[in-house]
Formats: sequence, C-alpha cells, structure tokens
Amino acid sequence: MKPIPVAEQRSLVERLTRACGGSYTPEQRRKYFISGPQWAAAYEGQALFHAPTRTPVTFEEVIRLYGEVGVGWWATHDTDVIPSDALFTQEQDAIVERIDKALKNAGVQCSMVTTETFHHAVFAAGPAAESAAVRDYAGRRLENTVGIGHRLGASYAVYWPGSLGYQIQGAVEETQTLRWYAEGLNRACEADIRIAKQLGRPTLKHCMEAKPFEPQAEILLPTSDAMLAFIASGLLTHPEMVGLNPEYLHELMWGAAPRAALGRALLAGKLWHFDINDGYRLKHDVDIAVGLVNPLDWLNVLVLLRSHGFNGPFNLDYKPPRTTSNHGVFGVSMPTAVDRFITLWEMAGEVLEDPILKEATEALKAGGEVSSGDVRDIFEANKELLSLHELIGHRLFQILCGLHKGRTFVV
Ligand code: 3MF
Ligand code: MG
Ligand code: MG
Repeated sequence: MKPIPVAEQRSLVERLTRACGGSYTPEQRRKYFISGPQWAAAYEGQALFHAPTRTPVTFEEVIRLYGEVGVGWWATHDTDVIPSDALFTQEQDAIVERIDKALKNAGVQCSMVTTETFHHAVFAAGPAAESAAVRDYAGRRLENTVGIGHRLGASYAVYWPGSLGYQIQGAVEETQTLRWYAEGLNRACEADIRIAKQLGRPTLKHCMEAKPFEPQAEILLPTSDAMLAFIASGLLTHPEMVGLNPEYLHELMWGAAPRAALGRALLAGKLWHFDINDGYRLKHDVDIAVGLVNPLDWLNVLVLLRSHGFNGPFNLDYKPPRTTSNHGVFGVSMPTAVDRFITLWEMAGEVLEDPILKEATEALKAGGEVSSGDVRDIFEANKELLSLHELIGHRLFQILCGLHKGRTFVV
C-alpha cells in the first residue's frame, strides 16, 4: 500500500469502522445506564513520560458528542470543568449554568460528580494531610461538589482518595490519617443531607473507589475490601450513605479476581457504581477500554452483575490511547467501547438462559447420590459430575465466540 495522505486518513478509519459492523444505534446505546466521564473524553494523552497527542476540548463539545453517540449520562470532577481559582465564586455558578444548558441541548443527564483531591499542589500531602487548613479546604471542596451535583441533577458522588498514603514510611500515622479522611466524607454526607432537604431531592449515593498502587508508593485504602472495612469501622457518621465504586482494572491490578471483589461488594449491599475498563494484572493503571484485554473475564463479571440485578451506572473510566486522534475519540474509541459493553451485557443474558449451562449448574448443585457418610463414598459419588466445571468454561468460550449460534470453521 502507498502512504495514505493525511486528508484521506479519517475517511479510511471511518470506512473500516463501519466495515466492522455490529454497532448499535445511539437510541439503543441510550437504553443502558452508561456514563461518559468528562476526563476520559478530554484526556490529551499526557503522562509522566508522555507529551499530549490530542488538543484540548471544551465540556460543551464533550457533552454534545456523548449525546450524539448515545451515551446518555455524563460525569465530571469539579476541576475538569471549573478552574481551581474559580471554585466557590460566581464564575463557578456561571460555568455550572453553561453545563446545565449543554446537558439539556444534548439530551444527556449528569449522573455523578467527584472532587479532584489529588492533582492540585495543595494536595501534595494528600486529601487528609496533617495541616488542618488543607483538610478544611478539602472538606469545603467536597461540600461544594455535593452542591454542584444537586444543581445538575446527579444521583452519585464518587471519591477516589488519590494521594491518601505515603512515599516516605513513618511520616504518616495511618490510623490518624484515616480518621481525618473519614471527617471529610462525613462533611460531604452532612452537607448532602442539608442541601437535599432544602431542594426536596433525595441524597446522593456516596461511592468510594480504591486503587492499589498509584499515585503514592503506599496506599492506605488500596482495595474495595479495605474500603468495606473502612465504611464499617465506626468512623463514618452516615455509613448507610456510603458505598463503593469499584473499578474493574483497579481490582485486577493488585491481583484480585474482579468478579470475586464485586461479589463481596454485592454481599455487603455496597455495589452502587462501577468504573468499566480493562488492563493487565500487576501493572500500572493503563485504563484500556472495556473488553480489549479480558473479554471472557468481562463476560463472567457481567453474568454475576446481571444475575444480581445490578444494571448501572457503568462509568466508562478509561483513557482513549495516545494513538487515537481527537476525531478518533468519538469516531472510534467511545462508540466501540460502548458497543463491546452492550454486546457482553447481552451475551451475559444468553449465558443465564443457556440450557447447557443451566443443566450443568443444577446438576452440580444436586450433586451425586451418596450412599454413606464415608469420605471415599462422598468423593466417588460426585467424581464424574465435577468434569462439568471445565465444560462450563468451554461453553462460556463458545458463547463468547458465537459458536453456540452455529459459527464453525472449515478445517
Ligand atoms: C484514577 C481513577 C479516577 C477516578 C475518579 C472518580 C480519574 O485511577 O480511576 O479517574 O475514577 O477520580 O472519582
Ligand atoms: Mg484506572
Ligand atoms: Mg476510576
């Protein structure tokens, strides 16, 4: 092939994207409770070792394009849209008005707001730093975000503690820092109760999000399980208002089985919000789009969630790769991520209805006919049935690859 002139590259990408087929319409996509984060669409590709590869975009553009591709909900950090210096001022109010207008124009709803307590230099020692002034500022930011959330009609607030941890061992006393962190969440919940009452709205669902490694060397609440213990620790004045926003990759990163981590959150009644993406075990937070690395694991995750009635919000917290252009973010990255999610979600429905899987699961639960309480008898009575475990794995692979619908290969 000859080199492709720049002017012809977009149409080539668009033609091949269309040729992939299997895409859903914006109307179909809107039926799923999928939210598009401001920061994912506006991410310019920068990192410690990386210069940006994309140019800045406005929130108006992001919201409009989410609406066009059929992502019906939007989420943001306070400072994704309001410069730090404009927080708490009339400029903030004017920006929030503009957001409200952009959302209405696009037919998109604000689902979630979150406070950036990790990027600004003031949070160098974390959101629950030793300095009472830093903690008070963080508390005011959390309260302010709750107010913005109510103004925009959100139902969720998310808390990723970011720098809650340390680089230098011994500099931070863990129990004290966690007490201070709880005070921040308590301020957010108490402000929420006040504001919700004034506005006659329900309170928000406050969801904690764990990440095991970055940005500190050591993290105080590294996993969703640690957060469940924190919620139940007695430090929160309103533990009933606080649940979890697990992120698929954040659990995978530390080596968890994400599905098991989600199962524990479900059992605790705290699975309220879910960041969907993909990546690799024991690596940094690569935030690859859902289903591109672990589609079979993802299918299993969605089987679990569907069978427990969880149906969102599914928040597209991934980073379009640096190799994707500005045009590609909404031309390729976002719609294909949504479409893989929908495909896997519908496939999870097929898994739950599959007669082979149903019978295999029921047979395993029925177990073998045991003639005595003797250990050898019990083992022998179940021995042949247990081959079904591997057959279940095979059947899930078949469903993932469409073989259950007659797809075959000529050999
Ligand atoms: C960091 C994250 C965050 C959180 C966000 C929500 C930038 O790895 O996943 O996204 O999801 O701060 O509170
Ligand atoms: Mg992540
Ligand atoms: Mg996240």
